[in-house]
Amino acid sequence: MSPYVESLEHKRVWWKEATFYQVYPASFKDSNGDGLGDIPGLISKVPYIASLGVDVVWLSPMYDSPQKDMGYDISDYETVYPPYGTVEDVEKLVKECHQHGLKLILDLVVNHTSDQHEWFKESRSSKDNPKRNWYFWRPARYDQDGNRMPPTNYRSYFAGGTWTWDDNTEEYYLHLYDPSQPDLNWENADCRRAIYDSAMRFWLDKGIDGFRVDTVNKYSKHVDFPDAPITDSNSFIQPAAQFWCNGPRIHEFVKEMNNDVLSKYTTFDGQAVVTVGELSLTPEPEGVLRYVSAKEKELDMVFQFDITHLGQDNGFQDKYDFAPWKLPEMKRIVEKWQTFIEETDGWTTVFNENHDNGRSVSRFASDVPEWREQSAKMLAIWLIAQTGTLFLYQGQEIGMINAPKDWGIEEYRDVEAQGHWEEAVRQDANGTDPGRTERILHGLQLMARDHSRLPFQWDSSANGGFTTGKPWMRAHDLYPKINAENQGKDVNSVLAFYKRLLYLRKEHKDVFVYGAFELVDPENENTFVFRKRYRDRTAVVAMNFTDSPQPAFGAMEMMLLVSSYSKVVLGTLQPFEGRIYVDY
Ligand code: TEU
Repeated sequence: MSPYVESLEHKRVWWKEATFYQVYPASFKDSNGDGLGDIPGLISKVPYIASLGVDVVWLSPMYDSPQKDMGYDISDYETVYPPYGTVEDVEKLVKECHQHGLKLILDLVVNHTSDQHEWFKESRSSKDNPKRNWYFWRPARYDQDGNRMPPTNYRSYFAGGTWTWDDNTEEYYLHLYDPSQPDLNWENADCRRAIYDSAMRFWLDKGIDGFRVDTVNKYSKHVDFPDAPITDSNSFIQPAAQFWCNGPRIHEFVKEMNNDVLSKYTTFDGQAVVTVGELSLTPEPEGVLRYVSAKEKELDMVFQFDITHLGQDNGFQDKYDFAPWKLPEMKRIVEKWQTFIEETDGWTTVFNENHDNGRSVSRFASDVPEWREQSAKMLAIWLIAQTGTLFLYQGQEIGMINAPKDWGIEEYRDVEAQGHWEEAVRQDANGTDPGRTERILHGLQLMARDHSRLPFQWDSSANGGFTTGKPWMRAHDLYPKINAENQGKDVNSVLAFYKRLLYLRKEHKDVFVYGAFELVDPENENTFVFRKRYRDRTAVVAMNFTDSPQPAFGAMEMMLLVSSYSKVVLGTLQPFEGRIYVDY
């Protein structure tokens, strides 16, 4: 063990100790029977959220949108998608949250807009429109046979290219995601100012407490747009993140956004507003630290995605071609992102679910009937004992699991799942990748973004009490068994366990939120054991990631603070059991 140095302790700030709870508006609570969640529905559940013991609500996009990418394609930052409600409803939500002692952050999606945004409509209208350069327009190239070719060979996120031809002005525009999501050109200062006013100040002025910042590291691109080297021989389009991610001006842009806008605002209780950035494709701690080091004044914290990429190969073009993993790999990831902030002024986040991933019980433990509850509780222990700011996703607190495996591909509604599925069907049919459809279906059953978007399971009435109408996504077959109402009445439920753990996390925050992390027995493929230390206090967290009993870590001389089983067996960790010991 390395010596503990007090002068290197992390500075205490409210958002470091807070637990965030992500709400996906389409799937949380429908108040009017149209099958889609809405803001009044969410308002009616604010007391439920507050009762969990969380501190901040992060609301995924509720802005007006054609919903090609579930609201991450915004057509107007200053209005709300009508089926979700109105701006006044969001103002009511802000008030309701604050009255319950909760803060509210919104999703800031400003790498791109929808192609239905007025800015893009103007930009595409003519080459000399003043907003032409608010997006990236480039002329075509032509191959030897005179065929029109896009300006580069880049692969986009949803299994297509990044350039779409526009007949009107006969140029291509850039989109890292769906063709309906053109990328904004942050090089243009007028465009940046418009973003700050419309997407940020408009809502900060209404009293929100910060933002989750979508795709924050893609605002700056290499705008000379060189072709990417050919690494995928099956395809014209090639991974090219080095040309559009963490580009040359990115830190300048993020600093400006902080300095010009965010630093001017405070939360409802007079503290600094908070930001958490979505930082994909940044594998090195030094790269991440540049965004979250307090002295840089960029972002408070970010999501680094190694943990959700477990099983996803490189997390990009082959993300649904499942790559089996072993526990030591997970341990190394956790260790890396727990320890990278030690002896720095940066901060980290703790999460294993969001709206872009399969459910953690199904992915990281076991969702079979006999183990799913134990798995959910063990993963809760795994989360609450880690250093950093904790993020939970709606339904995680009741142990919601992936859609059943016998659901057909037609139940997968997400643009990304569809893109990868269609690509697999093509590559299977034309012989470039035989057997791909079967592999991708398996990957989607485990990791598709759709799983987390199933309706919240409130009770055992029709559609899990989510809606009285026809839900936009089918409700899980198991809602009569897995739901918040049942669990609210059961002291041994996953829900009750989460509440207890969130309380313990606060009570022991020195060790859990701020402590130094140390892996024990890194190569063990069955149990995951780590130590947390703060000054003279130590906690040991021991978890069995298998469905058979395992020898317990020898921490018996310490006090058992909590186990995910109501009866512990001395010397043995029961299947999917998690325990925390403390020595103080
Ligand atoms: O995701 C950004 C993103 O690039 C990925 O990290 C994400 O995991 C996604 O699954 C693409 O593979 C954000 C949002 O979280 C996501 O829902 C949106 O689709 C995306 O931005 C585009 O706005």
